[in-house]
Amino acid sequence: MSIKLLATSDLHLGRRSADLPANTAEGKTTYTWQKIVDLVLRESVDGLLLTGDIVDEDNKYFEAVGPLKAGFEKLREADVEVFLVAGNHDYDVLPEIIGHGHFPNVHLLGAEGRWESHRMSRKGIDLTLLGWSFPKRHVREDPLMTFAWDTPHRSHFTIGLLHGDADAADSVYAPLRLAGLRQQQVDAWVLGHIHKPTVFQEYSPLIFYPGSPHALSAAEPGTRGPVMLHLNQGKDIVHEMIPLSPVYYDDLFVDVTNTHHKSDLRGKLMEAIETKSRSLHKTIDSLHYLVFNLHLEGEHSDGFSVGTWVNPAEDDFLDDIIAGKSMKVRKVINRIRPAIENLDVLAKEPSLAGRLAETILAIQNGESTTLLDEMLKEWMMKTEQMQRAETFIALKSNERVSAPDEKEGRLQILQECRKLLSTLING
Ligand SMILES: [Mn+2]
Repeated sequence: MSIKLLATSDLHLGRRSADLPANTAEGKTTYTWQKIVDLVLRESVDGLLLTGDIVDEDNKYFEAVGPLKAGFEKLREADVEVFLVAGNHDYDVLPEIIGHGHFPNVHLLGAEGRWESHRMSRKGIDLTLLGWSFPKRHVREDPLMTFAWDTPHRSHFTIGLLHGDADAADSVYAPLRLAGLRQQQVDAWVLGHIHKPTVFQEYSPLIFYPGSPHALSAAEPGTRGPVMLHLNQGKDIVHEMIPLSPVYYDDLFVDVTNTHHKSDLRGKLMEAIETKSRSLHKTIDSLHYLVFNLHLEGEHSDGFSVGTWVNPAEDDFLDDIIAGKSMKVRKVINRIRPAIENLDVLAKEPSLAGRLAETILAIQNGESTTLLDEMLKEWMMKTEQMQRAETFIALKSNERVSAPDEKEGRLQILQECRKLLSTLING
């Protein structure tokens, strides 16, 4: 016997994803809320757990309230229970919506910052949900200070719902001590507030942030979605993220070495996107938009120009880039190293870079320059001094100390010049 619970947080209904075309339906977090409700119905989920910041702010009330209520209504018709706690963004709005909504299946736990429990039984499995809600925007105390719970039966599942800042003692958003969460007689803590999906520990108790199910900006990269909890008899909990976010932000890396034309770069970009999309597996079905920071790497004689070949502002979205997905490069990060192939030209410049280029060429061609001769003389002298030093002799006691070799000197100077020149050109 087992039951399924779907957990999510920080949906921020009323907000929309950054870097998308204006007014696109998939950019709104209400889109993902509807997908979550659909998933609950399709998968016959037994309960939905929402751990705060479901609604963005007071001023987004009217944008959020309609879709939220419509979802609650659908879940009521399917006899699905919803358990939620309020976070710092919806401490005010959530009680208002639920209080006026008349949804017998929706339970706001821990209103006004007082811990509250609710029991449910499904398919022979007993479960207690515990929760604490934000009573105001800022809370400086750990809500666990007022937590007291003794598990009623060994076979009985207990799940805690809580919004707050894990291991951030100075936070004004309910600082939660992880050590405190670990000590409690519960089977799982479902947390909210941090948008990055994070599992702190797997067992007794499972402690995790499901994270935001809808990526809102490039600051929220990677796969996003609600987390399915399978509660199996014998007190076993299995968790699994279900990718649902219609937007996917990530980094894309392209090596521009041997790229001579704009078309070469486009080819490489397409290849990188195809490789990325293949790696997304299950995520790809729910996706509509792929938004990338493009990192250009490798060596090129004119890295600056290559960087301008992909212009985020100009290109905007490429539709149907792979199986109906749209793609956009929001930002180009140019990390191209200068290929030192224009040394001849550079060597004629009266700059420091010019002198370094001239020295490199001289060494490569077995020639000499005044600067190189001076450096070699200096290197021979320093090496000799070092070899005569007491500490060096002690270290080398079992080896014959040979006189400094000019060939070795030229090689060391060559490496140093290349390093310096590269740093100089890269800035
Ligand atoms: Mn929050």
